Amino acid sequence: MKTIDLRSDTVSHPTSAMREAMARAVLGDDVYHDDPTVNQLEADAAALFGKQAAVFVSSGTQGNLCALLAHCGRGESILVGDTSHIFRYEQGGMAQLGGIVPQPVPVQRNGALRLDDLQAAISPDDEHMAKTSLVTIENTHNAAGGIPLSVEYTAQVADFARSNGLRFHIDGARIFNAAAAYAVEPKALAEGADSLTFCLSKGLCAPVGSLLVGDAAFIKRARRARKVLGGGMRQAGILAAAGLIALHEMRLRLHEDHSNAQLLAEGLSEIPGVTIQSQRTNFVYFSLTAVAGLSAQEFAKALREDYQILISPYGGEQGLFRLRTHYWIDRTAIDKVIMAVGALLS
Ligand code: TLP
Repeated sequence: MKTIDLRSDTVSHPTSAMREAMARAVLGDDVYHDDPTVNQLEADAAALFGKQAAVFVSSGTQGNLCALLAHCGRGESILVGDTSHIFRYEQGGMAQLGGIVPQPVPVQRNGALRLDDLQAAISPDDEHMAKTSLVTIENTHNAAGGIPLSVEYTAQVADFARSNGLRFHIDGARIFNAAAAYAVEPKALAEGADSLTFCLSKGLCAPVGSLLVGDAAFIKRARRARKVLGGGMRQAGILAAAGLIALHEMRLRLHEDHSNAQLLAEGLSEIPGVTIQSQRTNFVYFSLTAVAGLSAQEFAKALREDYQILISPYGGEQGLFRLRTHYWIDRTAIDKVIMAVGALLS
């Protein structure tokens, strides 16, 4: 039986086209800027987002940290969502390694930061306080349930940043899911932002890698930051070759993952004991009511052991589960999951 892994889209493996491209990739030493495949990926990424330059990094976490280190000096403060990946799940790297002070702002149920809250969180011009220098948003918003933020909202944050003399960074780990959800070009979701990180290794199936885009001077500083973080890679074209397929082909099919997530939520919603909490882009959250008679851990264990279906219990024993669709989850897998959950709860 084939494992159906819905724990995250990060579990997606490279496609056979990617593996072939990796085998054929023309390579060089990227620390010397000599790897033609990396150079191509960086140029294409910059163009896709309407920015001057890009740098290939090992992960979303490294891309975000390079951005913050390149934008901010020690003792500066940034406005960041209180449930954002940068604030909650990156070990406070900005503070640990950059002396940058996070100023958390509440993330709303729609994944956005209210402009009033942002305004109120800017430090006054006071020598007691860390100077606010940057605002960041996350699109799609992971902890809010894969919610995509619109072009209009992004433009409002860009205006806010400009009028307050702040720089603006987007954690766009899943920006192409947002672009697919709104049927817009990626560059529209980066307009007015000084920088954006996006990942190749989530729904886009590349084995490793993210890109950070911005203007040429910023990317030069970000490359320095990448080097001191140990992220100067050598024949990285072998990874960039898969990245090019992610960027040009795989991003164009993400709407299929969104439809599959919708089908999954619809099917699960008909099973007594299951309550769908939310379904946006490729994310599905559901909970089990008391009727189900199984704890969250028992339920996940039974799915794993009896059906080889992997899901993430989320929020401890409260019975909330997070599922994410991706390239390797097709319609047949969706049907199997619905059938297995129905059988376990019958
Ligand atoms: N998120 C992972 C986990 O770390 C939670 C996941 O499974 O979703 N920004 C956002 C919005 C992310 O969701 C992630 C990864 C990152 C940044 C970091 O990317 P990586 O894992 O490449 O460092």
